[in-house]
Amino acid sequence: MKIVNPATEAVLADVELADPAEVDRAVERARKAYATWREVSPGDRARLLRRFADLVGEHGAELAGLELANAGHPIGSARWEAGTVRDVLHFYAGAPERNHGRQIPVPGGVDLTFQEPLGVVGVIVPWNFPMLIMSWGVAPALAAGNTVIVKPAEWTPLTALRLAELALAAGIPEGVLQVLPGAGEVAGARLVEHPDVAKIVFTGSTEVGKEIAAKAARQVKRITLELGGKSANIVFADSDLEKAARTAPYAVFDNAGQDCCARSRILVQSSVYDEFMALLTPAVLGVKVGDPLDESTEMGPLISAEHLGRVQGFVEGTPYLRGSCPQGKGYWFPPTVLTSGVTDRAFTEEIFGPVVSVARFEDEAEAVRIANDTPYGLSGSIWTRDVGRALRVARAVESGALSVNSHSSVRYWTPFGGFKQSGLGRELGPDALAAFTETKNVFISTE
Ligand code: TXE
Repeated sequence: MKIVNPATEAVLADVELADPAEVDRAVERARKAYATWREVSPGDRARLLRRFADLVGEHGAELAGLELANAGHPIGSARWEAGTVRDVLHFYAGAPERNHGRQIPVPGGVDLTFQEPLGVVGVIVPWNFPMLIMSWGVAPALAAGNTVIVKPAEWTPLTALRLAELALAAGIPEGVLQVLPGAGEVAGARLVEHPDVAKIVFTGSTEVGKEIAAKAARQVKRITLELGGKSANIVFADSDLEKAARTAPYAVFDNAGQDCCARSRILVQSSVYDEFMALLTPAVLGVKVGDPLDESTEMGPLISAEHLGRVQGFVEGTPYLRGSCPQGKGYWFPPTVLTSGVTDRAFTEEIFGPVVSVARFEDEAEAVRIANDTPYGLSGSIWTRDVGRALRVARAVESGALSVNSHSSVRYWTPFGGFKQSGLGRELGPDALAAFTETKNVFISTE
């Protein structure tokens, strides 16, 4: 398959897609590698992961360049992503030595728990943050003693392939981390169906996530799902309105809106609606869209022509506001603000592009009601100076990751995942290891 730079439409590489037989061979290799990897001492496993993290750090500029070319991320973002992949690997490199069990007091003997690895883990990655999302699955899975097969998204395999080479160069044994480019319905589906794959970590559309959950259920296969979102950015009248408006574009136009945490619905309290819109307008018009190589670029292109068409389909008629973007080659779409009603398609469906809908609310109860009126529940922001209200609303919004007076969603130290149809399970944070281990209980009689 031809891999294309979405900013220029230039062909970057021609990557072969795996067929089901190749997936089966990869699973066999991963199964064999598991027998030795799980026996590597915690200290040695930690050292290998640290070496991998260091190599990622040393190759940060190269990885950022690849992501920029393949996914269209602006250079500043791509650099941050490469650095975060390194940090995620370092964070979980410490985990093998902290993978403690418990000793539980019971009558008649000693009771011990062990956190055992699962076996072969399949990590199915989307195209929006290819190397970053790959690292969220790979780092804790390897730390816990599993072997991993990554299936990158069709359009964006390049950083994943390079990361697999760096893992080998770091001394991680062959077969422990494999990357298998392939079509979702072919290679991805085979990974999900393969009886020797113990767990699937999937990030992608809610539609495919449901299909994977149904298939996995037939084998009681473990799954972690990170799916779509339609997050609300709730702006109360008592907030720092200037800051809320200045940061709102970043919260949705970052990565051209191709972010599951995008705050794609802005809810503004009626009494400050006009003032907020007056502040939002220059902020949106000021978003710099263009060449990802330019250090000042804030937003790059969409991933593909197909996706561009899909995003375009959500904007009917003249929008409230439209920023600018390059013309000509590349899959460009301008930052766009809609003031459609709360039942319109653009307000209810995940667009996954630089399109934000703004609506008004009267009071706290109405804000929460609108925010929760969606099958999704991934993230969200709350802008207010009233700490009581901030906590009340944060507790009432049905979302996995909320931020107050900020748009931060993902920090690798803290758990990340969705309520409702935005996902199942949690990634990252100190507890992610639990998602890649099984608790075993052993009782030893002393009688
Ligand atoms: O996702 P898919 P697509 C949302 C977003 C976007 C829409 C479609 O709204 O516009 O989904 O994107 C693999 N069995 N998100 O079509 O198809 C596929 O190869 C196993 C939200 O790209 O879900 C890729 O590796 N695997 C999101 C991965 O799944 C299958 C990120 C995601 O692709 C498969 C991406 C199958 N049957 C899209 N079919 C987020 N939450 O961040 C596909 N795949």
